[in-house]
Amino acid sequence: HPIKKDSKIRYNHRYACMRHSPLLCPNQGLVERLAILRRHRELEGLDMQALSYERAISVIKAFPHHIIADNIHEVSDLPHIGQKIRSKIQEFIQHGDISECKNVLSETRYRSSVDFTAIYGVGPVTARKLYSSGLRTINDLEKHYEVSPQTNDDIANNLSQGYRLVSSTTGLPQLSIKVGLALREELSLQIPRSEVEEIHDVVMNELAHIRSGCVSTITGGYRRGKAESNDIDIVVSHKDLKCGGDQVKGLCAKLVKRLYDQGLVTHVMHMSSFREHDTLRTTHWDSLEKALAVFILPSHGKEQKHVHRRLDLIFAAPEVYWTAVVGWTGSKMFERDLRLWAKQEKGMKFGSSGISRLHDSKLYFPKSEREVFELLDLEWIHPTLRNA
Ligand code: DCP
Ligand code: MG
Repeated sequence: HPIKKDSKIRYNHRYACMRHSPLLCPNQGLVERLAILRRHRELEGLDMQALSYERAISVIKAFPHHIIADNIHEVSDLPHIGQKIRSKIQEFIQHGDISECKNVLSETRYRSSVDFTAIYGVGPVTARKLYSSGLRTINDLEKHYEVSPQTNDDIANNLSQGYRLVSSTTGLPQLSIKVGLALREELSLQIPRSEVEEIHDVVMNELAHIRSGCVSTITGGYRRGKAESNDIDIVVSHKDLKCGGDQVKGLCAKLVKRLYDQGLVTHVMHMSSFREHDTLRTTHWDSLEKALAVFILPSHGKEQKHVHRRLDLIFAAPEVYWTAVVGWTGSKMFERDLRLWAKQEKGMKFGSSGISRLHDSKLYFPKSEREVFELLDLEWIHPTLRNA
């Protein structure tokens, strides 16, 4: 994807949505080391520091040359590279490693937190709570959760949703910490592209039994070209542009129920409904339904044994379909800067469920992905170059 002559896209742009970010960059080793420090800050709850690292990493991902002593001054001039991170980069160039990484990797607290947050449903805050209550290993967690789920007051109170196996709102089994623990090995396995496609086909085939004329795009890391994904993200809508969302409304719950009845969906982590937060609004703002679920393809004998996979289904009214596709293609940093760019540079609000103008809340309904970029006065960036 060569950059056009008159293009404003450049690797040292302040916004990730104005840079080309390939899946792999010439400084992958450095990126991976810095990612350990970012993760450490995140797990410690140092969110601003974690964000600084994330921004720096993202800028390095777009830098097209191998960083060596001769061009380090160029790196120092890049946006979002402050004094602290510059010295880490310098250390990496001189010694091929960053000493703090070694220290962090040997910390029990870091290692436990990494293990705990690998369980679906456990974020940094929960991981810290588990750690402060004396738990250190997955084995500790397994014992803890199996032994006395009802009686251990502190954790049971703090993490009460972790024990609720059936959701009161959906009536379907919810993914709890306990389930996350039980499925952790399967859910930690990466999903090859072929299986992502197979799951998408199965899901859309089931959806066709409920409603004809639906359209869909597999988004997330798959769309950015990743060979393997952690989950499957599918944005669904309807081809009837004039239906005002009527063809889509309520579909999410219906589909999840059907998939559950077929044994294809085994757990539902979260299900949100149409205009959940603003029922009084008549606009299409926030008109997304979504389900975060666990899916498994039927196994045929021993030779074709499938495992549980994380599946995110997002339903958008036709007017906001392409907005949702852009919003769910990622990467997270690309999305973050899309929102920031829209707000700070263009006086617009960008979100997966809608684009509006800040001063008068006028809504925009782009009819293609390219139109989303045009509306935000951005140059087109191919999904495989959005790995910021
Ligand atoms: N996203 C979002 N808001 C959310 C969740 C996700 O805008 N609440 C966007 C940014 C992500 C994309 O959707 O890039 C998909 O999220 P994932 O967590 O599935 O991440 P990826 O698909 O990029 O990678 P992978 O699933 O392989 O880990
Ligand atoms: Mg994903």
